[in-house]
Amino acid sequence: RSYSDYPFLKDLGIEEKDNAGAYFGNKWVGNGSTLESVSPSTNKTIATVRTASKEDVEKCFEAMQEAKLVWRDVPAPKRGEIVRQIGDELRKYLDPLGKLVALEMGKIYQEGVGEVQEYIDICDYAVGLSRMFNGQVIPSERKDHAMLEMWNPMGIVGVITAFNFPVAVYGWNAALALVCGNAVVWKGAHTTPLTTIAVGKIMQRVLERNGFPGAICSTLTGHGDVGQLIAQSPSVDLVSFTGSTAVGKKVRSLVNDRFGRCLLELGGNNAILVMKDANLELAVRAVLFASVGTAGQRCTTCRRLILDADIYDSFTKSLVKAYQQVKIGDPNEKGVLCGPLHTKDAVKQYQAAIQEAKQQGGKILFGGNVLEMNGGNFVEPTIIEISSDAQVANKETFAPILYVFKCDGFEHAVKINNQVKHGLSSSLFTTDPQKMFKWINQNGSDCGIVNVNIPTNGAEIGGAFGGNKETGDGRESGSNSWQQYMRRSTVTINYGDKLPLAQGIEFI
Ligand code: UN1
Repeated sequence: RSYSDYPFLKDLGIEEKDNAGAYFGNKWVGNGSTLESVSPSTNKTIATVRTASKEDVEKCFEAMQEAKLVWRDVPAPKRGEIVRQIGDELRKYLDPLGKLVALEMGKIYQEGVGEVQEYIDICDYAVGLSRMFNGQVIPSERKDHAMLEMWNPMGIVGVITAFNFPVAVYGWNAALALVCGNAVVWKGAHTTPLTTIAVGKIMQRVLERNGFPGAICSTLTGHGDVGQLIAQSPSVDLVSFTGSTAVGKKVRSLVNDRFGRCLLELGGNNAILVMKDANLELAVRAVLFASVGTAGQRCTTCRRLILDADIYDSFTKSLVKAYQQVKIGDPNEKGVLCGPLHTKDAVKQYQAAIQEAKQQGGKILFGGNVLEMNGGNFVEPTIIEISSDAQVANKETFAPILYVFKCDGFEHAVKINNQVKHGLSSSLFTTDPQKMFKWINQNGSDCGIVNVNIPTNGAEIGGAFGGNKETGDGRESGSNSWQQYMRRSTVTINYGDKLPLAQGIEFI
């Protein structure tokens, strides 16, 4: 299949001979090497895409230095109006963007549309926020003094996103960074360049229609070297990185070296804990979505299932039944619930983890096989019974593999939940209020996302999203996450004609 077989690419403004490696105002250029956009469902090339060269990136940063001055001078609610228009523009392209995400990333159409919706939702949120990121007035200990807190833009925010959420994660960052008065430069994953270009074009169109420099939202396609330029550049005040813990570590050290600010959203080894008093039917459905949704490739995917010993047999039985219902196939086909893994390499990692699990005493309760379908990266969602201490279960494998353990009551389950290196998401299934409150207090889950009776994944945009420990400690999206995209000034104004010093010091 070629370009003309995907009419939605044209709808999204992607031309067959599109030289779109970098956009930083007026036109798209691409002077770097090429990369292939490959469909995970077939391993066939959809398009060849130019990347941004080092010079392109440098020119981009230059253009942004000017653009940021224009943007930060626009009153915040007016910036909100532009973000509102971005949300509206995305609404128009919900369907073709959902299809493109399904084609290029491999998640099912429903979920592709879902993540575009997530971007739209955060636009709405940011529009409101643009009138609400209030500072505060603080009582001063000195007579005739006023103390206040001001929030000003950082300048330029760099966003480096992963393949698994090629739209939404950029959206969380861009919508907030923009209303906060920053210019944004985005590099999407090298395996989802068409999605990056399509979303970049939507942003560009809105800015230019309103007479703003397009470089306010610059877009780059490329490999890790482009990401590294963003991490290293003193022009970029905040680097928001989503991806693996290993790469996140490098990004943090590059950004630290130049005293930049870093926001990391790395992996997770998330667990669902099911107590014997839980609504078990609800729990089975939640585990299914949390473990099989997005073919196990969300950072919030449930990878560990901790079951009360009393319900172990009946619960695993029901879960296996639920897994049997899951249709695997083309993510753009109706009724399919599980698409392919994103790359061939991910299939290898899936196989290696299963092998390792077997060596560590694991017993496969469901799945475990690679599927030969249309040359794509299809695998069976898999359930493995194993010891909670098995090494393989204590690391993150980005595939639909669910490790199941038996536990001896609530405290034991919490201990297992907290024993891994990551700390992103977790969920307890119970109807007992005592357990619920113990779960969310100081002795409960150590994750950034602590749920009760819902899946580990599928968080709403209104809360802060992120996790602790090796998840990187960043918080994106709702709550006060916007503060990370701004610099805070503590301002003290003396409106009297005396000079009292704080702490009662007498100096002159
Ligand atoms: C990610 O996997 O990087 O909570 C983000 C969720 C989505 C976002 C996931 N709202 O699953």
